[in-house]
Amino acid sequence: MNTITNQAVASLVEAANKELADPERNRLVQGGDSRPPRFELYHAGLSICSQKVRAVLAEKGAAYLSHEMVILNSKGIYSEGLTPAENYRPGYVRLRMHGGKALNKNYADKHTGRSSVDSEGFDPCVVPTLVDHELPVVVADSKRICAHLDREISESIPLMPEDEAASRAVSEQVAIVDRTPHPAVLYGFHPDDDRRPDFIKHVMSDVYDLKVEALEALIKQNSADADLVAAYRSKIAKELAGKQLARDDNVQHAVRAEMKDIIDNLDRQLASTPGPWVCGSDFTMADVVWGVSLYRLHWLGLAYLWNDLARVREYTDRVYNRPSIREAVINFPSPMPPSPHTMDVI
Ligand SMILES: N[C@@H](CCC(=O)N[C@@H](CS)C(=O)NCC(=O)O)C(=O)O
Repeated sequence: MNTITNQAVASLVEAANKELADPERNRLVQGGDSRPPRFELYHAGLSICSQKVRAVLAEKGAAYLSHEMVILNSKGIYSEGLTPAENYRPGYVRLRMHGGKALNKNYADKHTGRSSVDSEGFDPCVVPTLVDHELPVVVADSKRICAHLDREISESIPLMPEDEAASRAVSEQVAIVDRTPHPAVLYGFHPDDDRRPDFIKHVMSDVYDLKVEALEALIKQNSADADLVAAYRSKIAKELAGKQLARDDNVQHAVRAEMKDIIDNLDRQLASTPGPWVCGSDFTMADVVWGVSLYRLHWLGLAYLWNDLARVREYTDRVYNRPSIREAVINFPSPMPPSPHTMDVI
């Protein structure tokens, strides 16, 4: 990396961090000494993509500078008017756009109920984003961040097996979870079986309208920055498409059926290996992402999908008790708000 790249990353980070001042939410995690850590992570407590990355950091025992962001736009909570989500702030979006260049993907401007970069394109206005100061590089997208951390923190036990066939099997499971329509079940109003906790239903009732209002205001305030405006415009297009899906009964039925298939396939995968983990005897990246994914479904009231599948039930017990999943997801200091569905897990 040349000096110009080093300076570019450093000044993008500095500009992003100026917008994030709360000492409670911008702090060192796991660091034993006072040196600035190698990694800086922009994330959110409730975001499953962030949970995957935090779980990998916990597995690796790595120190990082944590920027825990407010990713909901709000009215009347922090101020009388609209407070845009921190992940929409210009400094953060510019930092993320820099990282996004390496992905070589168009901006996502449609919605299929998923958030995989591989199938949907790149969203410049979301978390998580990682800065690795040693290289230096900005990595956007949880799948890539997790792989990056696993590769770079070489002194810890690898989460991707060295053996080629084993590594392919793990990557396959990671891709399945990455493509799972998690946003569709979090944001979506199922017409006759909406089991989400009440506060989620409440938040989701105007979530898309607030997103669009905040993004439009940011376009006005930053009209001179064409790149930023393009990023905000694609985000508006994507969120308007999301709004349609959230209230579409056919889509909601189809997503629920797809979730059932995904869990049935997990059961078959568990049956195909001696266990105890999803790809065999070793805990791998596949278990990190499955742990996060299953806990989210559980929290949303969808654990009934594995009521009749003893193997999946036993696997959830194992993976929920993995210290990294406890620490980064279930007991994370700004926890997912309590859900009646996970009282037995906590
Ligand atoms: N493919 C991306 C998806 C990131 C993503 O969609 N993040 C969500 C939280 S899990 C987010 O920041 N949403 C806020 C918003 O859309 O305004 C990844 O895995 O990192």
